[in-house]
Amino acid sequence: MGLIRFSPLILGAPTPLRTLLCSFALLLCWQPLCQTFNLDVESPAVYSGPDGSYFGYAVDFYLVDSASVSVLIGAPKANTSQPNITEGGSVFYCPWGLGQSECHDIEFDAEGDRTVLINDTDHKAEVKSHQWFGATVRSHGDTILACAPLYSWRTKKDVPQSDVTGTCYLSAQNFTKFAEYAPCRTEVTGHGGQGYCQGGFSADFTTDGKVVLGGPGSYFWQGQVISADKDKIIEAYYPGYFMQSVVGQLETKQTAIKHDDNYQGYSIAVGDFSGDKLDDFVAGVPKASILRGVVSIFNGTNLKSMVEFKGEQMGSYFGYSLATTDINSDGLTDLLVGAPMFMLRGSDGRLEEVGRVYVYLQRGPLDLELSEPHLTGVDAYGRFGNTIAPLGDLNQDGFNGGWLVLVLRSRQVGREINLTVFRLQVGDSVILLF
Ligand SMILES: *[C@@H]1O[C@H](CO)[C@@H](O)[C@H](O)[C@H]1NC(C)=O
Ligand SMILES: *[C@@H]1O[C@H](CO)[C@@H](O)[C@H](O)[C@H]1NC(C)=O
Ligand SMILES: *[C@@H]1O[C@H](CO)[C@@H](O)[C@H](O)[C@H]1NC(C)=O
Ligand SMILES: *[C@@H]1O[C@H](CO)[C@@H](O)[C@H](O)[C@H]1NC(C)=O
Ligand SMILES: *[C@@H]1O[C@H](CO)[C@@H](O)[C@H](O)[C@H]1NC(C)=O
Ligand SMILES: *[C@@H]1O[C@H](CO)[C@@H](O)[C@H](O)[C@H]1NC(C)=O
Ligand SMILES: [Ca+2]
Ligand SMILES: [Ca+2]
Repeated sequence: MGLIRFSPLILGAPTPLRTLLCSFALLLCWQPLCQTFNLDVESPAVYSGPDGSYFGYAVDFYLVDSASVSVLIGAPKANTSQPNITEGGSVFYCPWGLGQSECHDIEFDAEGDRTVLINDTDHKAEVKSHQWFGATVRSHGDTILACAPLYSWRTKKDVPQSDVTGTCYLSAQNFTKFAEYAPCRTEVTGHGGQGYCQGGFSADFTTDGKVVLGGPGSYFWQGQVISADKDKIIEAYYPGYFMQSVVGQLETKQTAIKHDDNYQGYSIAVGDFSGDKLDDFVAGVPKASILRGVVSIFNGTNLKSMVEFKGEQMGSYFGYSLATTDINSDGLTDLLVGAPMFMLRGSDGRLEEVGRVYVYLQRGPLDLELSEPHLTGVDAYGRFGNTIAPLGDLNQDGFNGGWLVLVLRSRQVGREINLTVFRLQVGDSVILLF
């Protein structure tokens, strides 16, 4: 059993926000849908975590069966019970229902820093302190993926290096099986290899249970996308081994030097864009194309790039955030791309980061049409499009044919988040931008 009871701390002063994430919640409705939902803002469920732990930095639902919905909340700066680790980060499991506000710490990894034996001497093999475990959290059925993009390890070299490879853990079969997955912890170390990969900086699951990771720091920060089936990861896992090879793992390779510093894999999403009903991978490459940013769609079967979109404005961080969802209910997955640093001139002529979101409607296989007008933020320096989360398809008994959707408002990241229940008509789709 990997759960540890977490007792809520006494309320303290809210921790300052990480400015880039989750400052204000804005609801964006897509055309005719605005009038159809009703939002129960009066009685949100409130969960709290340890002070200063960035509780709420990452959030996902956990749907083991249709009867129990719960919420997974990452707290990447939380202290854990791991010996001699400072602020290793945690993920909390919060059952959702009336009167429920207790969260439990999921014990993905109880160990402190492991050691390796070199020349009959134990050497510290890794650094888990400040690794930001829980900065990325995703679920797929009874499986949870959580990553620590700032995890580093010593490498196998005689002169130890501290390579920020990142690492991820899977909890499978509803907290009964755990496995580590660190695909960037390889022989290809250092800046030129996967030593600065930060694997798990972004991640998603495909419908059929493949883990897709972004590692924006590989190969002089060209970045890369890595994917493997969750069952194969669990099969390959052998405790105590730092490197594992996972059957069927796919990864993008190093390319020409002109792609250095592009950060491929800064964001990740999945969806079928080729018409074969198999999910493809979408990766944000926000510094590509002379800083205009690029979003690439890779064939989910062989990782070949199929389509690329370029950003509109230099420095806008096009591809900082991504979401895939069927916006217009035509059965084809559509794509949303955030460019939170997109600038417009304010009334005094000064450039302000208002942020912009681009919507690509899928018309057919590999045919995506940029829909206009673009969705542009209205607040000066508001960085609209910083996070995009499609809501929907959370169909729960007790609501007469309706859809149950959660909205997250995270005004006080680090302390508590409020969850609010939506009720929507069947077939509605709402996009939450904050
Ligand atoms: C974690 O523990 C360290 C050392 O005890 C402390 O300095 C730090 O403030 C704690 N961090 C959090 C987020 O609780
Ligand atoms: C924690 O660190 C201290 C000081 O370095 C060391 O003596 C102790 O053995 C460590 N504990 C564990 C469980 O590794
Ligand atoms: C281990 O021993 C070999 C042979 O003496 C030496 O070359 C190497 O540097 C040693 N490695 C470490 C980490 O001390
Ligand atoms: C999953 O695990 C949780 C926590 O242990 C438990 O409450 C729940 O009943 C389990 N669900 C299933 C379907 O086994
Ligand atoms: C995707 O890759 C598979 C396997 O190589 C191939 O059969 C398929 O044609 C590719 N699809 C596209 C649209 O390139
Ligand atoms: C959460 O909701 C409660 C009750 O409506 C409210 O008092 C509190 O300020 C809210 N907290 C946040 C972080 O929005
Ligand atoms: Ca496909
Ligand atoms: Ca569509």
